[in-house]
Amino acid sequence: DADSSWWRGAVIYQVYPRSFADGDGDGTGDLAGFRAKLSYLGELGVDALWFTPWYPSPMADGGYDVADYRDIDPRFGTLAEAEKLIGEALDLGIRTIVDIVPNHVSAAHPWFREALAADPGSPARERFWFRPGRGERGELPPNNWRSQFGGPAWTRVTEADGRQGEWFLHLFDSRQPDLNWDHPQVRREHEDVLRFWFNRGVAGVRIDSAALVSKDPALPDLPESGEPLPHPYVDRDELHQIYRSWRAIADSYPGGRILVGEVWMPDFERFARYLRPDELHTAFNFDFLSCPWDADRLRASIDTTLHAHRPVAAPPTWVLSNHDVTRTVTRYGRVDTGFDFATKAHGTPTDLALGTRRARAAALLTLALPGSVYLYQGEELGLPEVEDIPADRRQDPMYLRTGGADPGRDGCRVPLPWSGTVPPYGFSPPGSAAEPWLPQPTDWAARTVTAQQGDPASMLELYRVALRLRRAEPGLGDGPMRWLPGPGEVLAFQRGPDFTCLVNLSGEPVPLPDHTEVLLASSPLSDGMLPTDTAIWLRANGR
Ligand code: TEU
Repeated sequence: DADSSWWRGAVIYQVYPRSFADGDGDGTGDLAGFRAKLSYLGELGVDALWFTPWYPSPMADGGYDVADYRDIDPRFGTLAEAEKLIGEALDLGIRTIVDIVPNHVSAAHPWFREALAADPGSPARERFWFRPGRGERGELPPNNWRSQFGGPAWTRVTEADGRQGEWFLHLFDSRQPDLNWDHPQVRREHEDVLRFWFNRGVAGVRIDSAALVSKDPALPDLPESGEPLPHPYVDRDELHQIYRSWRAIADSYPGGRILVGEVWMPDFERFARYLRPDELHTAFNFDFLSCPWDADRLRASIDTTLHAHRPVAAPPTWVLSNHDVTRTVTRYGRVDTGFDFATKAHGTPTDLALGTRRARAAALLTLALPGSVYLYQGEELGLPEVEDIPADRRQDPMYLRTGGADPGRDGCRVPLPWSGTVPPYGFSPPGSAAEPWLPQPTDWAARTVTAQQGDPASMLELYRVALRLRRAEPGLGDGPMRWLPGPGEVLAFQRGPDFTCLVNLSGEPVPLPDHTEVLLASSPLSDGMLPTDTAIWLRANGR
């Protein structure tokens, strides 16, 4: 029924709670701050919220190091507040999705503390991947796997930490030990955690690092070059059984609950396997994050995405940004280099005016494509990446573990500007002693919510109007699309009987089609022409 398929064409707003709004004045966002701003999201017109982890955590990786999956970090509030929040959001018609982190736990999780204190080879260590080292004295890591954040994926237990000798696996930070999913307790625990949150009224879960969870228990070295298949820890067949069991749990709830996979997978055919009818409902399509602002490349990306989703029942998803990547206006503004997602190309010349213009067009493009859209907090304000955070304020392990060689992800996680002309821009209550946990730029006065509200030229109003039109337009959201003929450098497609989206990437103005009514344009039109780097929504009339 319509209610249980709400997600197929939803706009889902990603909340990074640390940086959304600070209610208690400690410089860190929290649930009280969030709840006070809930009406903002109601007026924005989003269908659901996805909260990045809000659980008790030492915050070694912004909360993706979970110490207790069944509670709320005291910095953010209490479980009772979270339950209230879920209900208050529902009163506005907004559903809540929580983040589940199955690949690893925090080093502060009771299981890992128990494992550290236990003897090598003991049952408490079997929930993780403990192994003796190589070399004469076990001084070398058990294999050559690398952490996603740089350096070896293994850390040796020291005397200070616990019973020394063995090494443990961590595909991310050393404070994020990987779980052993061959262990029945690990499976049962996560199934219980799913029920815990489903029972509290959440509409679904986002599954962190969903393709990395299963490991080849032989833990073989990776070859020097080339990707082995099967890979010892990426996209293993065993995963599908895990997600099938999760799907059965989700489906056992009246109206259903949804599973959203964070499945980084360049191979779309492998990706689509996660979307089979008894597995995940939907998964992030990250292709636009690395797709240049080029008509052919965008068209190819859209076609590949649609093609991959055709054999499965799941609609595509569109992601322009999240808490792991360079902000959209900055990415699209990197005129000289294009935008290299891998190196993030920090410090390269950036034309923010151009980047903003393209980000506005990209917003209308993604909101007109078939399927659902993820909107990361601050994108609706057109926030740029903050590239000049001082080294001693940076917190991302990706920056810290690479000694700054990777700029890391702090630049897209800076606390939101709500009002006023100077930091903290209303992020914290007036008179708060603490500074925001990451420093905000001094030139964000024009980017605050209050500065943009009611300004028809602002990014915020573009998103509001677009989301309002999208809701009212039966052709948008889930459903088919049809490419329209036209010049190659202009993306043109139709949704429903009479809705058209055009995106001009030709570098020159192009004429608007006849017999159309303009519903919304990402930049001002001139003399019936569609300027370059502009998207437009049209309705055919009188034909
Ligand atoms: O990210 C998964 C992941 O694969 C990351 O390494 C990603 O490739 C990288 O952040 C891109 O810059 C998820 C979360 O989104 C991320 O914030 C966490 O750090 C990570 O899992 C570990 O939990």
